[in-house]
Amino acid sequence: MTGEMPGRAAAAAPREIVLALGSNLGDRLANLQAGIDALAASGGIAAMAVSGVFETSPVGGPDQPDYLNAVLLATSGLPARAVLDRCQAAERARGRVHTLRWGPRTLDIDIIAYGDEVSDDPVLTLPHPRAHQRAFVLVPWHDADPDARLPGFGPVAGLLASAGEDGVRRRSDLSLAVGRQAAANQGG
Ligand code: A4P
Ligand code: MG
Repeated sequence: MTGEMPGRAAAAAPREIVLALGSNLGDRLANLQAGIDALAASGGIAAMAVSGVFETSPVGGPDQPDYLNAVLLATSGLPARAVLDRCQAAERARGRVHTLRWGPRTLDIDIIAYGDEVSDDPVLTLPHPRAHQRAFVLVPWHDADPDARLPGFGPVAGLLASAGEDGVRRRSDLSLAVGRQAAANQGG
């Protein structure tokens, strides 16, 4: 007889997730790489590709240093809230201190999209409510996946054309890695 075994939940099909990483305090490149490594090591999140590294002028908040931003493409069968928990654990491991909104931080990891899921829950809003208008998210995302689409908004390329690329500059001298050979990068 076939059929589901009683009492065992079917494993969720892995979904494509898009994570935005930002840092503007301390060793910014090392913070971003540590975030990628921590997510991969946490189990249940498979890092697939990472964008180039972009130096970006701060948007909103107080006077603060420039950011390094990047986007990580991954797959996960975990519930979205479990992915958020892991993002926040990775931020804490990098000494993130929550002060004021949009203030400087060693590491910020936001969930930009989680499959096609849409939610207005303030604890986890999907897609990220400001991603569609932010060049510091759209430029690296488009770099990692030129065909990307933001659920509910359409192609990232079109959003990027509207948002413009002001304040975002590629750092060709810096790179991030997915996988174990991550360690060799150049400070930043
Ligand atoms: N939260 C809700 N939805 C999400 C989501 N999709 N992903 C909640 C992650 N978190 C989400 O976040 C505050 C709360 O948002 C969390 O408790 C979570 O439950 P936070 O990381 O503690 O604080 P935050 O990042 O300052 O808040 P916020 O409003 O998410 O900030 P933004 O809008 O992401 O802006 N300029 C440049 N150049 N580069 C940057 O990376 N980042 C920001 C942060 C501002 N300016 C920037 C950059
Ligand atoms: Mg955040």
